[in-house]
Amino acid sequence: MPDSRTNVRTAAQLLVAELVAHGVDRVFCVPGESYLSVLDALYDERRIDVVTCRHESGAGFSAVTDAKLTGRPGIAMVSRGPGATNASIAVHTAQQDATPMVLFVGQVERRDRGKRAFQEVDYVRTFGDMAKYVVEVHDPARLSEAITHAFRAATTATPGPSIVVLPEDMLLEEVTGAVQGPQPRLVAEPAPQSVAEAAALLEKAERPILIAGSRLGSAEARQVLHRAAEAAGVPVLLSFRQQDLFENAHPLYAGHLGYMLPKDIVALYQESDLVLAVGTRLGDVTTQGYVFPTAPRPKQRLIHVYDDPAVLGAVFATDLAVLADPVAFLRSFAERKFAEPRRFAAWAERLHRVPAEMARWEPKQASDGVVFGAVIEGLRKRLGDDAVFVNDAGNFSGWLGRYFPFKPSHRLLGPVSGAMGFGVPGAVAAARRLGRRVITLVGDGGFLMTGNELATAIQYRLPVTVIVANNGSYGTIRLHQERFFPGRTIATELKNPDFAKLGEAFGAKSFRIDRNADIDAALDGALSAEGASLVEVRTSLDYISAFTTLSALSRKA
Ligand SMILES: Cc1ncc(C[n+]2csc(CCOP(=O)(O)OP(=O)(O)O)c2C)c(N)n1
Repeated sequence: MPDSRTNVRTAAQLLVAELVAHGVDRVFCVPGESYLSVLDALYDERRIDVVTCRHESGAGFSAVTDAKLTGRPGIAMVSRGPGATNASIAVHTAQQDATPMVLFVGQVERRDRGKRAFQEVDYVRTFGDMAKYVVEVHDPARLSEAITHAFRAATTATPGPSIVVLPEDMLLEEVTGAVQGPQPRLVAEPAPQSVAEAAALLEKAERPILIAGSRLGSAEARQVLHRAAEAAGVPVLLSFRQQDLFENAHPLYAGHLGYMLPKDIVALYQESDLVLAVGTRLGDVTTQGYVFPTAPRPKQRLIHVYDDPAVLGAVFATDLAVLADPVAFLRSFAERKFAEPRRFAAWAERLHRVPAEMARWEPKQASDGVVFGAVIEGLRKRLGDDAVFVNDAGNFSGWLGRYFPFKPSHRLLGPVSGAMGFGVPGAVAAARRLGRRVITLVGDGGFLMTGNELATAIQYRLPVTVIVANNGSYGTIRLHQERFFPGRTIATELKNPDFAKLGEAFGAKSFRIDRNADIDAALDGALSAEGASLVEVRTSLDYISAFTTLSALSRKA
């Protein structure tokens, strides 16, 4: 404990005091000898919940998910060298997902730096391309400054990861300084002129589209998006993996810019004459490989609203770049009086047919297992308007995206980075934060990457339901193989353990769906289980995605 009379404490104790001052209430970690003193300082700090994970990628993914839910930086603590490199997948995800995260990493003693000492890594070089800010603290008197800067970098402009590196011996030194705490969060209000210009461009348009991105994830932002869309009568497309931002049944819903949309759908979107992109960086997947809008010069007029000068105008020639907080922009935009918001109704109706037709579920039978859409249909019937999903990455997730009618009261959390292994640790974090059931969909491939965090769910008694779509394959890659190298399957076949038995071994109430008739009982059992539960679904490999089958592909070939 710090000495309360003299304010003398170790740097490790100061670090924990700074975390409290920055509003941190939870850290995800795998312990390591390099930061023992920080763990010891956490022993006395009851305001911070320490969640012990089974792999640093799990701790990192949990921190990223926590941040997606709170809007504050997710915190992970990992050991030097192997711990840090294990966590790197989450650092990359935080960067790709524009999610604030602060990763604390142990380091060798200062006198050994540069000697390739045991587990030494130069993190500035290693994480330089992925993180927004990497700092190695050698002078404990500057620790507070480094932490404040790390939080500021993680939350300013495009949110992302910061790394604070902590040499073991530095953490043990005594310091006397007071806690510095956070800087005020910067919110760039839009200039009234920009909002007026955006509205004027919209008034001139015939076929506008609003593309809403991940920065509109908060509950307030979803309401503001709804208000703005209705006020202007503008159809809404959602950026990659953000299907829960806008009511999918709303007549202004135009669809989700998911992975590689069919050409005719992209062609329809290309008929637009104005794109109003708000809170999205207009990344590779969302823009269908920089095709909609087309880089560098879009066909349509482009208004881009984002609060990072590094994003605006960097890839796309932009007619109106609005350097502003996306939510603040939409708030002002929604308050404007638009002359004829019904003017775009016929255009909106054409667009809305895309997701509406796509989402129409017709039961399908396969001879080699369950068509995963039937399980999604089972979930749709059972889950309420407040369901929380955490997706792993893989083709199985396409069934949820296609057939589940999302509302803004739902949560769909998944890695925009496409990182496999996100699902189970993400669900752990979401259940810990929300205190209620969280459903995670994972493939057999992804589950064996980080499914070990099911042990964390059990340890912390978290109501996580893991649904493993087991098609005995790295299905997504198999699909690409069939498209580009037909009939030459290599490296994608998987021989799996019995996942239901594995779930039981972890202590999760487990079920198996071999055929459609098993769906009701398995889902009822899993969703009403006391704590963690697992459902293994033996899925059809032929129905390899929600959009095509292997047999259709081989006919084409
Ligand atoms: C960490 C990581 N490794 C590799 C990949 C490349 N990859 C994308 S999807 C996929 C296969 C996913 O298989 P599975 O989890 O079984 O789901 P499925 O596609 O079969 O539904 C792979 C290997 C990735 N995205 N992330």
